[in-house]
Amino acid sequence: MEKTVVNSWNEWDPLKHVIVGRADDCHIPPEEPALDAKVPEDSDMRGQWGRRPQETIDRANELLDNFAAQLQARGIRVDRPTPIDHSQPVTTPDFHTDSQFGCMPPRDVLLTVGSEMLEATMSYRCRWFEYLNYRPLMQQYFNEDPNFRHASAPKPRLTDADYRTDYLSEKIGIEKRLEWTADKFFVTTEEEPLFDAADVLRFGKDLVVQHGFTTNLKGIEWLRRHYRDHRVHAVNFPGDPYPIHIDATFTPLRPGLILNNPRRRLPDDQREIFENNGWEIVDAAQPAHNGPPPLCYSSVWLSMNVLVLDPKTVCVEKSEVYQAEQMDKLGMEVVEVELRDAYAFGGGLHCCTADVYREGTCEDYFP
Ligand code: ABU
Repeated sequence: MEKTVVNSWNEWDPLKHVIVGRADDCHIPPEEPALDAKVPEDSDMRGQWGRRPQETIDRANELLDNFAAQLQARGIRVDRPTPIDHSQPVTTPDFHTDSQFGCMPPRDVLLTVGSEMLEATMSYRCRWFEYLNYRPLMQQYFNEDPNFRHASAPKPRLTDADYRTDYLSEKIGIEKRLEWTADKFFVTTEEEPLFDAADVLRFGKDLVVQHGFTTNLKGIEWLRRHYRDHRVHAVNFPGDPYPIHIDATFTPLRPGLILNNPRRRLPDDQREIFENNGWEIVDAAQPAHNGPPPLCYSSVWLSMNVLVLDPKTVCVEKSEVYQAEQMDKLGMEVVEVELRDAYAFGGGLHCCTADVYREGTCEDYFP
């Protein structure tokens, strides 16, 4: 009998099968253009690279394992990647970098739309081979599910022509960064299609894609040509000085309801598609923390990087009390998950997962 293993059309239908990342052998990669542009100028990460301290890897793995067990206890199948050796350099005819990143977070690499899982191009050199951590799972799904399509976007060359030198000066300053974001002037150029999977949100027939540091307009055009039965919308958030990945900025919770980061407001002209179809966009609650944990690339807004289990149930990081309180007021049952000590490995609850199966079909929410 045919078995459907892979199926997921949106961010909120009942979750039945998911990949949870691992912190094994995770590295802080050496300097490189797109990554440097994301590291805040006053960050403790500036100038550091190498394997992350073992005790932080162990702690992050403890939290990721606990999260996986919490999901399993709710009847959700959880798969884990098979870590490759991330200390190995990446050398291609076009570039060299001295180490890789890790196998956290899977959301950046894998985009599930219906029965297809697509490996993103990625835009950091250190993440060029990251898809290899997930290949054993892709092979398994291929063997289990006759309808599963395993796809890979064209690997980019990532020469210096992919990055703007303006972004590489040491101190740009927040004001200039905000000006550049408003002008859609990002560290990545339009040399070739680039995208990270975590810049894409799935709303059934519509895919909403953030244009920023990790996804360029050619990447969005590539997605448009690839997903021919979908409508692909480019969005950008002028209030974000370090715009990578949409999932700490814009968070759909259920049909008709989206949280928007109040510091990264979606511009009025880009709200029309939602508001004209009766969707409400509400400001997310303030984060509970004033700063990210040590050696963390991400902002405090991982508070809203939640994993929706179904339209009434959401996983929220345990210390994010204001976000949990807001979810409660919005009528969601909150599942508390401790993950903050794993944030440094690449993100929060949405980042550290990738959908394999959610119940439901492809619906048109914006007819
Ligand atoms: N990967 C999500 C990070 C976004 C942020 O730093 O706000």
